[in-house]
Amino acid sequence: MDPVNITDTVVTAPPEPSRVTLKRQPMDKAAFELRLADVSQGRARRADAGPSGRTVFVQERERTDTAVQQPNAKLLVVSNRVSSFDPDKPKTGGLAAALEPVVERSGAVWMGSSGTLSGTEQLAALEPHGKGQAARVDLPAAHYAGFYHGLANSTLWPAFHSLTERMTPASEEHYKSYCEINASMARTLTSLGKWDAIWVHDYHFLPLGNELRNLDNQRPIGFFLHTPWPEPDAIQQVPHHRDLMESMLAYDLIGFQTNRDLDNFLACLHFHLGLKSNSNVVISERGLTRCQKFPIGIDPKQFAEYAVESLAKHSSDISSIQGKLDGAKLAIGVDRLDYTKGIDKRIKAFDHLLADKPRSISLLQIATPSRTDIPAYSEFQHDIDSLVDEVNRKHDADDGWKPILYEKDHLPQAQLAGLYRTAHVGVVTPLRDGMNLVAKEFVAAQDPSDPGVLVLSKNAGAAEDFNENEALLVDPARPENIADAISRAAEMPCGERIERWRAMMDKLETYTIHDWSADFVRELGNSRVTVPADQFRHLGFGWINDAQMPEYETPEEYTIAVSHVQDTRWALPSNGPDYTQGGER
Ligand code: GDG
Repeated sequence: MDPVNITDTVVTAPPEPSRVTLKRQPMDKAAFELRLADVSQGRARRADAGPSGRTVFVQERERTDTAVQQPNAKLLVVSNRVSSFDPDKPKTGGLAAALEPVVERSGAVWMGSSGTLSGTEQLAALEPHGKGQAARVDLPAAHYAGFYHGLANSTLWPAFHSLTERMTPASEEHYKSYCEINASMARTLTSLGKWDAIWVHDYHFLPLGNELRNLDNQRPIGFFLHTPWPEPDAIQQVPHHRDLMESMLAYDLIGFQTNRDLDNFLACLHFHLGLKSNSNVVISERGLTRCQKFPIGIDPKQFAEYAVESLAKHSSDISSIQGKLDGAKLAIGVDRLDYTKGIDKRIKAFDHLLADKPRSISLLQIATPSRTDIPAYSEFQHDIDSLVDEVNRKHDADDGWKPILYEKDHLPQAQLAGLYRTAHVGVVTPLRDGMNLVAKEFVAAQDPSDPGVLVLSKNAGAAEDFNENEALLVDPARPENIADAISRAAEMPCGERIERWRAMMDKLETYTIHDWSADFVRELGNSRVTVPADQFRHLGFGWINDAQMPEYETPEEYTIAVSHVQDTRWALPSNGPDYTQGGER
């Protein structure tokens, strides 16, 4: 596609109406009744796996295309990097895996660093992706290293995973660079016009919401943390932890993967800032911040389809791995090569297991190199290489059989799904993890009549979704404990495997990645807005909050209906006008 000038492509926001001029306006009754009929035909469905555990009313149509479909809202999604949409290019990492389908199926614009550095921030051409678009920004070279290597990945990442011994001391310069990059990103976002809502992702951008408020962005801004949030003593080791936490209160909604993280965050606010919460709402000088759990999911249907297709193709990679087993069972581990993922302890677990039961099982470890320009990561990669060699030597690897089949190349997602299905045991043993999508992908890819067993770290967020009656939960720091669980998994009778698998699969199907994103954006809307989208579209002005809500001349029966419509307002029927492509407003 030809490069597009961003100023030509990005939708210019309609002029903000003066709130002083709001008048009482009657509703368009015909339009409203039409909408109401739509809603009453909708299917009520229980989303127990959802964050609130409440009944969510959704329409069948939304479920089949549930990504954040919001015809009259411009949603901006921000993360450090925007993944490549080229199917031939590697795309590893949970955040990319999660956001790509969301952007593809919604009208959202996904903005993040291009990976290229420049003197000042520069925005590249927009790239269309499904219904959404990607906007890549060249960030200021002077501050990127301090931001990315210094504070984000050498300080916040280990601290958030409670691995404080892995922290390298961040300097004042690093902190300053982190703040500068956040300010720079806020300027770029603001220069693109007004957004109806902004959804910021991950630890790179803790203070971005505050920077956006400083530039007078008054619309809803939400934040989702993909990593864990640690306990007060770990966060205390992060320089300027109080300032960072205080700045986060500029967000209207803060989402966490698990109750563990949510509780830790509230405990940190209490301990370090003296702020108390009430029903997970924190009141600060700026206003109100709601904190909530949004456990990230996957698209289980798609993974199951990929897995079936991949095996039907009799791919040479899968047959070659099966050929190397020499009668042994197959276990699989898939991770970014990151010290939080517990790959070393897992390999040691196989060492234990094979000493006990020689040649009984092989581990296919797919470990794509990650953050290789950070010394802790290149050292870790080196350590894993040596450990794999050592264990393979010790257990007499030969041309026919290897204890550890180590694959560093990036594999296409469909092939990965086929490998998950081929394996008897999925070994997911991070020392700590926000969620861990691999655990969920492994489950989704299984053969329902002969499923594999998931061995899961009790410190992965996924262990809050899958209990001990479903996965085999282990202590990731204890190789012997992991070895026992793998051994039990490999020998588990088919009936028990099916029972455990079915329970996990039901959960995955109940709360998918599309439910996750729709839920977050809906809740973000709720955190500031009380007027259903149907009405503000009709009224022709922007979002308003409770205090500014005009009084409608609404018959009583409509008042009841409004509460239902509000539940679905972020997912209006797709035949409405598409404001993402240019405004009706
Ligand atoms: C962060 C949080 C949270 C890996 N190798 C290949 C490949 N992958 C894909 C997997 C999976 C993703 O990368 C890894 O996701 P995880 O969730 O396991 O881990 P992080 O990258 O650390 O993700 C994590 C996540 O964000 C989402 O919120 O769960 O806790 O740390 O999707 O399949 N994909 C392909 N080839 C590979 O070789 N195609």
